This record gives sequence, structure tokens and C-alpha cells, in this order.
Amino acid sequence: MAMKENFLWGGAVAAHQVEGACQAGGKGLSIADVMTAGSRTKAREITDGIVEGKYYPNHEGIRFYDFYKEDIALFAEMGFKCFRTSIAWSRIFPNGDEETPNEEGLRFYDALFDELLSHGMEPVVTLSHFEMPFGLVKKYRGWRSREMIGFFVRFAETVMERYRDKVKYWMTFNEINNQMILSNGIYAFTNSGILFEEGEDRLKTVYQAAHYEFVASAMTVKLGHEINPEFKIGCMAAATPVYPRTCNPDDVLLAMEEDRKNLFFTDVHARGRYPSYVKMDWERRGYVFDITPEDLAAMEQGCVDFIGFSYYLSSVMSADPKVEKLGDDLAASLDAVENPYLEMTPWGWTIDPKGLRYVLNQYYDRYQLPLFVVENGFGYEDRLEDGQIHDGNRIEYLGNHIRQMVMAVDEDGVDLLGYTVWGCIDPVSFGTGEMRKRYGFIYVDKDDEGNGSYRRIRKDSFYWYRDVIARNGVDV
Ligand code: P53
Repeated sequence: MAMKENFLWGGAVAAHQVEGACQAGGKGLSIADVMTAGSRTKAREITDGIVEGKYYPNHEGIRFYDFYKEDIALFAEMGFKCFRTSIAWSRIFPNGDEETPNEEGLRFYDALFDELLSHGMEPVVTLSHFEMPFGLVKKYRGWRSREMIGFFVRFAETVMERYRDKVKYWMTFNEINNQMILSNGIYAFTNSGILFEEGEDRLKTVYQAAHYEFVASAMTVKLGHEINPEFKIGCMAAATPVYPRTCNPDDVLLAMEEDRKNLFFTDVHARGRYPSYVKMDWERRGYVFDITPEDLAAMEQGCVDFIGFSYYLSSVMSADPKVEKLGDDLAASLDAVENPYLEMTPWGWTIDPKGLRYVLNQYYDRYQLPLFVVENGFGYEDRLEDGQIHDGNRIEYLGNHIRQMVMAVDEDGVDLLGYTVWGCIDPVSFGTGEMRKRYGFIYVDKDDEGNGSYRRIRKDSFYWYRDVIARNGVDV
């Protein structure tokens, strides 16, 4: 019993969380460059351009732009079969609406992908991972505008042409469903470059933006297959399974409804059309959108080849008003309630390995498409002791998840392409902008204020994961 021979074990990051070099090589300002550092209790601030005196942790990231060769050598030491990262759109089109790309930006990713390939690692590339040129926010108000479709497709076509013989696995929009968490405006900004206005109907705005993204994604899938028929192009969603608090049918129906907020996105990507439950909801709410027959035809022709997803946590819904809501809007719905069977990380995310087996089956039952776990990981404040990091809790977390994943493949028959651990080298946290929320097998000496040597140190989990890969997931 094992994963298939060519199973893609690896790690994942996103350009803006690691690269740094935010002004190098002709790069334009991106939306990640105008987000300050926050914390578990304090939200990150979005500023109008770069404001003097504020700290922006992504400007330097972990200097992956400078150290990528050394870092990739460390990934190779662990035996990575693949490495997932994103292309910073603003390196290629600094303002987003240029006619021609920035050659220096393209050259950086040539070098990066060559380096991966020279180590036998398959690059897995997200086109838009919470990063777009800030110019598109200023000039077009982000994905509120239909013109974004053209800019995105031009960006996608440029990089898919350029790297047609280097990159086979692509994904269009990272965690496209996160923007349904409406209470926290950060997601509309990071997913879609949208700043909510006072009193606006947020749900309506997000549905319209998502529509343009669906069209852009589908056009990209079609175009990508023309550029190279070997391409595997997927979507990317945050899989947060929703459980009913009790067997009361009211709880069950509420959980189903909440779950659909997530599944809606993969439904459209996989089937190429809007599901009836969402069309009915629009009708009830009196929503009329800018959706043309050409859009719908494009969506039909651009169904994804696989479902890429992140998995960190599950959530619980209760129809009983007496059950207290958690009210933490960083990762799940504001209406989510406690799960008494699960523990949480210090950042309030439930730890639910079986939830991974559950979502693998849920997606596979629903779409019969290959799946790819492109993020899963444990954010924790690791301690450096005598130059070492004993991250046994991370090993336990990942081991428990990997065992459930192997069961989904071995016992349930799910078709799984690979598994990439989030933040394989400590990145800047997306949600809080902190460094102390660490995910890596490799520690990076940098703190929340940006001080440190940026030195890389192998954690205990580094050697453990090397062994997991060497055994291809057997007896983890
Ligand atoms: P950080 C919420 C729920 C699930 C995944 O997150 C999420 C989020 C956002 O907080 O984001 C993904 O760094 C995302 C990565 C991110 C990672 O999870 O907030 O794709 O960019 O870094 C972990 O701890």
C-alpha cells in the first residue's frame, strides 16, 4: 500500500510571502506591498500606497528572491518532487495594464524554474495568489471591473507561453472562495483587489467579481491547453468542511448551506456553469449581474483539469441561537461555533486531520476529478534552542494529516496528484503578517519587526519529512 510512484510530495509558498525584493527588477507595487503587519488580535492595515513610518513585512519577505538557489537545494535535500509557488503578477506587468511584459521579471522565473528542474522538481504554479498589481486597484477598482478579464488573460498567456516547456501544473486563483468571508474586508482585497465601501452590498459585489474571475479562469484553461496540450490546469479553493453541531435537521441544513458557499466555487470551475442553488439565491435577492452569453459559453469551455485545495481546518454550524458563536472571522464564517471534539492551534484554527479525509472524499464524489492538496500546514511559534528547533508538534500535526490522506487514497480510492506542505520554509503569514506564526521545515531567522540574519536552519521536521517522502507515505 502506497501512494503512486509519481506522487508529487513537496512544499508550497506564494511569491509575495517569501520573495521580498518588492522594488527589484522593474517590479511594480502589488496589493501585498500595501499591507502592514498585524497580529492574532490586530488586523493588517491596507494603506493607500506605501506610507512612511509603517512596517510592511512583505517588502523583504524572507529574501527568497536572493536566496532561491540555496533554498531549493534544501528542498532537494528533503527529496521534494515538486515545489509550488506563484508568479508575482506585478513583476511581469508592473501596473497590470501594460501591453508588453517586463523582461527582467520573466527572466527571474526562468531562472527559478530552471533551478527546480535541475533538481528534478516539478514546478506547480499559481497565477494569482493574493497578489495583483496595485495599479489595477487604483485605476480599475480591481475585479469590480470587467476589464480585469483581459489583463489577467494577457498575464496568463504571457507566462504560459514563456514557460510552456518548464511548467506543467498551473492553478488560476488562490483560495478563490475566501472572499465569501464578507465580514473581514481583507479577503475581497487580497482575492480581488476590492475595497468595500460604506454600506455596500458586499455579497453582491463579491459575486460579480467572482463571475469575472470564473470567466478569466476558464479562458485561461482553454488557452493553456492550446499552448501546451500537456498542461494540467486547476482551480484552487480553501477546503473548510462544515459540520452540523447536532443531528437536528436544522443544523444539518444550515451546515449544508454554509458548505455551499465554498463548494459553489469548485462547482463552477469543475462543471463550467452556475449551480441552480446559486441562481435561485440570486433571484430571491433580486441580484442582476453583468453576465453575457459569451461569458457563459467561455465558462463551459474552460472546465479545470484538477481541483487544487488548501486544507487547514473545519468549522461547525448551529441553528440554535443559544449556542455561542466563535466570531473569529479570520479563517471561517463569523457564525461558526465551537467543535467540542477538536483542539485548536494558538491562532484559533481547529486541528482536524479526519477532515482532510472527509474533504478528499467530498470533492472526489462530487467531481470525479484528480485532486491536489496544495496547502496543509501547522502555524506555530517555534523556539530556537541551542541552534535547533524541536518541532514535534508540527511532526504530529502533519503526520496525522498525511495518514488520513493516505487512507483516502488507499482505502477510498481518491485520485490524488500530490501534497505540498504550506510554508515549507517559514514565510510571512498571510493573515497576520507575522513571522512568529511559522510553518516551515526550515526556520528563517527574522522576527515580526523585520530584524534578523535571515539565516536558514533545518528543524526536526525537516528530517522527518525527508523520511516520509523516501517511504512514499508508507508507515508515516
Ligand atoms: P496564514 C484562511 C483559511 C485558510 C487558508 O495562513 C488561508 C486563510 C487565510 O488566513 O490562507 C492560506 O499565513 C493561504 C496562504 C496562507 C496560508 O493559508 O494566515 O493560501 O497564503 O499563508 C496560511 O497563517
